Amino acid sequence: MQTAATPDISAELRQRFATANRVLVFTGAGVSAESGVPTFRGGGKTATWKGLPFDVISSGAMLERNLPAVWEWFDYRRDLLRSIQPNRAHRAIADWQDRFADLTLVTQNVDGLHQRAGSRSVIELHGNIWRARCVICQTTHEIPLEGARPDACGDCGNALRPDVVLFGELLPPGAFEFAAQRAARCEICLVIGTSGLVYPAASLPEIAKSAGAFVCEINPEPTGLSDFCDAVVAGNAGDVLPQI
Ligand code: BV8
Ligand code: ZN
Repeated sequence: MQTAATPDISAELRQRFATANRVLVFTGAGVSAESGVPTFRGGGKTATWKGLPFDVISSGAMLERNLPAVWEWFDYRRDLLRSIQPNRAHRAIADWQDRFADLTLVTQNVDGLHQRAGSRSVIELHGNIWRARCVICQTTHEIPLEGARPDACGDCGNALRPDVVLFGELLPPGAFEFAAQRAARCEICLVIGTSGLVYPAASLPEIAKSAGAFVCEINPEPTGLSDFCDAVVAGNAGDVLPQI
C-alpha cells in the first residue's frame, strides 16, 4: 500500500507531463479539502444545512422559495472560508501556468481558492461564492473577504442572490461551451478531486478522452470516472500534484 507521501506516479505520466503543451485541469471540491473546506459527498462531513441535504438548500427551487435561507447557507460557508488558505494543490496548479504553453483550469468549486493561490484565468462553471448578482438586472457585486455583503443592487436597488449556479439552474452562458472546446483540444486532462457526479461539468473528461487526450484522475477514492481514465493516482491532491 503506497503511503500518502509517495503516490504512485507512473513513468508514462511523468513523460507525458514533461512533453505536453496543452493541458486541461478539471477540479472539484477535493482540491480544497486539505484547506479544510468540507467536500459535498466524501467523508463524514457531508455538507447539510439545518437538516436539508446540500442539493436541496443549494437549488434553484429553494432560492425561488426562500432566498434568505439560501443567503444564510452561503453566508455561513463564506464565514468558514475567511480563515481558510489555498493548499499545496492550488499552488501547484498555479505554478503550472508558467510550465505549460497552454494551460486551461476549469473548476466546479465556488470558493475562489484557485485565484487566491495565483491562478489567473479560471473557468468557474458553477460561479463564485464571493460574488452576488441582481435578480433583476443581473449586475454582479463583489462580496468583500471582510465585512458585510451588499444587501441590494447598486444599480437598480433590487434584491441580490449568490452568483453561484444552484442545482436545476443553467451554467453561466458560454462557460461550459468554452471549457468543452478546450477539453477537445488538450493533450492531457487532469481530473482532480471530483466525484464526477454533477453534470454537465462531469462530461468534460469524457469530451477530452474522446478527442484523444490522456486522462489522469487524482483522487484518494475511485469514482465513476476512474474506469475510463488512462491513469489513476490514488492520493491526496496536496501530496500528488507537487510531485508530478
Ligand atoms: C443543469 C454550486 C440543466 C452550489 C454546484 C434533478 C433536478 C435538477 C437537476 C438535476 C436532477 N438530476 C440531475 C440534474 C442535473 C444536476 C446534476 O448533475 N445532479 C447530480 C447531482 C445528479 N445538474 C444541475 O442541476 C446543473 N444544471 O443541469 O442545468 C438545466 C437544463 C434545463 C433547465 C434547467 C437546468 C447545475 C449543477 C451545479 C450545481 N451547483 N455547486 C454550491 O456550491 O452550493 S455543484 C456542487 O457539486 C459543487 O460545485 C461541487 O463542486 C460539485 C461537484 O462535486 P465535487 O466537486 O465532485 O465534490 P464531491 O464532494 O462530490 O467529491 C469530492 C471528491 O474529492 C471525492 O471524490 C473525494 O474522494 C475527493 N477528495 C477528497 N479529498 C481529496 C480528494 N481528492 C483529492 N485530494 C483530496 N485531498
Ligand atoms: Zn439590479
